[in-house]
Amino acid sequence: MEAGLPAEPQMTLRRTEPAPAIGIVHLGLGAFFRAHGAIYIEEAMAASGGDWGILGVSLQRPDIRDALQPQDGLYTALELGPQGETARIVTSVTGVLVAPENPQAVLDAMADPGVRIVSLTVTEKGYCHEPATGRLDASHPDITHDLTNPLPRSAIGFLVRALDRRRLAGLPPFTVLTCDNLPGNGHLLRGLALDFACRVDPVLARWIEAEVRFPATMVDRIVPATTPEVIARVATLTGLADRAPVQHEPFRQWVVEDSFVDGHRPDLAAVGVELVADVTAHENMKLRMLNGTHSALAYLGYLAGHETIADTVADPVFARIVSNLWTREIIPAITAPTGVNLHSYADRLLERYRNPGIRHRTWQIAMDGSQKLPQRILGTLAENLVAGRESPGLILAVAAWMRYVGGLDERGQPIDVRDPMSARLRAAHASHDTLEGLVAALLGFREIFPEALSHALAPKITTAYKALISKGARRTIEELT
Ligand code: CS2
Repeated sequence: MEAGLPAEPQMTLRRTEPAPAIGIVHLGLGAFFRAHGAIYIEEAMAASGGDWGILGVSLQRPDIRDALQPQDGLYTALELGPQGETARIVTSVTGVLVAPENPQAVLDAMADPGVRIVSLTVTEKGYCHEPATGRLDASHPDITHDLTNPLPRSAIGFLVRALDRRRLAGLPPFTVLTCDNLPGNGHLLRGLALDFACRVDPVLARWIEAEVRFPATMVDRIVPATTPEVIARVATLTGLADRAPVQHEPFRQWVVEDSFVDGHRPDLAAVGVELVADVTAHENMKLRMLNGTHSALAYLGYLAGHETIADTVADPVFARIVSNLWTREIIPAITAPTGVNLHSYADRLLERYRNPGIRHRTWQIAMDGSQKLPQRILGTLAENLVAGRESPGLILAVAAWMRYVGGLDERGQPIDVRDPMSARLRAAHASHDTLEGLVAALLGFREIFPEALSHALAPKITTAYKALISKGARRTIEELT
């Protein structure tokens, strides 16, 4: 505790200025959006005005609403730089609705004429799609529910039902701004919304097709989950009792396709957001270079006993594999966005990973691997295969994921595997006695692995898996690099 600061924070966060009028409804008010989009939007309002207050929606649990409501939506963003930390209060979120408590209130908010953008961070699994193909999973329980029930549960259901309300009321649609780490995220979401709408009412589907904009975006900032230590640290730093602060690295980037309904959007360009005609190159670079190596380090690092990404890359063996992944396997398979040097981008990523202020747990990143592998790792692997380029590091990362989802680490300790497919993945482990059989069974999950890729990779993944079992992750990497 620093001198002069109270031992117990005395003051609650309260708004002293009027809240901005709501122009955005955000689905999935997690830490990432509060540490990224909400800050950009606050700065855009400060720079150029506009009614772009954000009404958050939690699609599952009430905890963020319960924490933010007594604070008038305010919260602290704690920036953790290598040289120290700074705190700021974010004011752009004006309230939070909890969808399962009152889905009607969420639809009402989305149908309000003042709302011009509905943004989303619902994570990969929130799209209720098949990761390998990008198609709507019409058998997903939330989708089957939403197709026959006017009060939805899923993000797709809310978007389509709310757009229908606006159409019937003769209002312009809102822009749908997805901020999740999915390839061609705007295009993907548009396809899912159109598929859902077609099953409800083809006239609605045609209206969405003609009138709604789904700009694709690339979002980037490392935001580890908020921990009790962060809450305590914020109280010490600011003297305020904040129940829902966020922590983040200094770096941030947002690249957005400039395609909004009637051009209505906050002045994002004024605060460093890159507005472009096509975000594909940025998105590929970020998903494959950052998220791809994040996942590789998460599985390999976790198995080797490393708790965070910074701990993992502090080990020279892991720093070497991540550099090799970039230079030999990932960079050759991507096209750089105009003006970007991919090798400098990689150097910057390693610096960000090394930031000792950021304790980003390998376990957190390892979550939901079945939803992440295709766009982070398998796309690069498939392209390398076609180009005749070896991918030993990416293959090892897939093998590490396979071992991880078996639920036991290298010391035989149980792993708390969080994944929508975890039960099926674990069952595959339980029902195979040979490594060949197990690898073949896991490669047979068509939601994740396309058939041709499974076929081509099976022998190499089996060899990598065997090495992980006999030598452990660290030694396997040491021999590989
Ligand atoms: C991470 C991302 O948890 C994960 O899967 O890879 O959240 C990553 O930190 C962000 O995409 C960085 O922008």
